[in-house]
Amino acid sequence: MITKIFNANTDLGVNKKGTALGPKIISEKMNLEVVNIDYTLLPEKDIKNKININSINHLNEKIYNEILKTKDFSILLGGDHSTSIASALASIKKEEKLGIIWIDAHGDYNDFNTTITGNIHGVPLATVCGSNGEELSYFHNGNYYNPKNAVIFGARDLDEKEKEKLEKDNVNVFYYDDIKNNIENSLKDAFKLALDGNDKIHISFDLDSINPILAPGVTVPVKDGFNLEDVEIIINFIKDNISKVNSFDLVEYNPLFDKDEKTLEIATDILKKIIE
Ligand SMILES: [Mn+2]
Repeated sequence: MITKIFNANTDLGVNKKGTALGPKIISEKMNLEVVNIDYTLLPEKDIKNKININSINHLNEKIYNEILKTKDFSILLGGDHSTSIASALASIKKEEKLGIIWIDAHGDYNDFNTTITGNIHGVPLATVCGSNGEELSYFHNGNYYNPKNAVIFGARDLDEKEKEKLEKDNVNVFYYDDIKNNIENSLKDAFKLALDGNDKIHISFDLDSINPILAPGVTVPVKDGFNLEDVEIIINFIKDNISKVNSFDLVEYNPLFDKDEKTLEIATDILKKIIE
């Protein structure tokens, strides 16, 4: 498959350092040719629910414009999950009829009113579904994802107000506990929902969807989660249905919290499979 890989070297969307180092470690280990995109720190107003917003917007605008330049299958290597605002919106700009599957322990569906931490990696899915205003997407002149075609796959830790938002917007939430014994059929359902009325899907894979005992190298670990067999099923399913997939993110690898390169190994296995 002809792919183009974008390294989003950033941890601006989260309150702990580390994910900015992740993409290069993955791509260098695999000897991949990539487009490196680095952030610039801009002056910020002290807005508690919008931490680093100016710098994040500046970076996301760069990522968005870089991805728009390619016709190849684009892969975003994060970086914290705020970078998926840029990749997901660039994808729907190129391919208008697009659903989205968000493989994540978290919902990432807060907005500036509901966020508890103020970290922007907690709002990207709401943002690309048009449910967090346009302050984080001013550079995007196109459709937003229909929340009815958005699926959160493997959720284990949603905030109360976030849950209310998800229900109100009719986002499809597949909780880890409900799907753990039936991953493949659940994926079929997820694809069906995301593809309903659409041609293709953007997939955003957050490494914290995996059990942190197996993949400790993430910034916000949550107990339980996918095991290695589950990950294999998920990636094989994606690969088998790659003609329906428009673009792919692999985000939140934090080498500072990794142990014996366990998470790095999983991340490189996932990426190898997707690009082969
Ligand atoms: Mn996430």
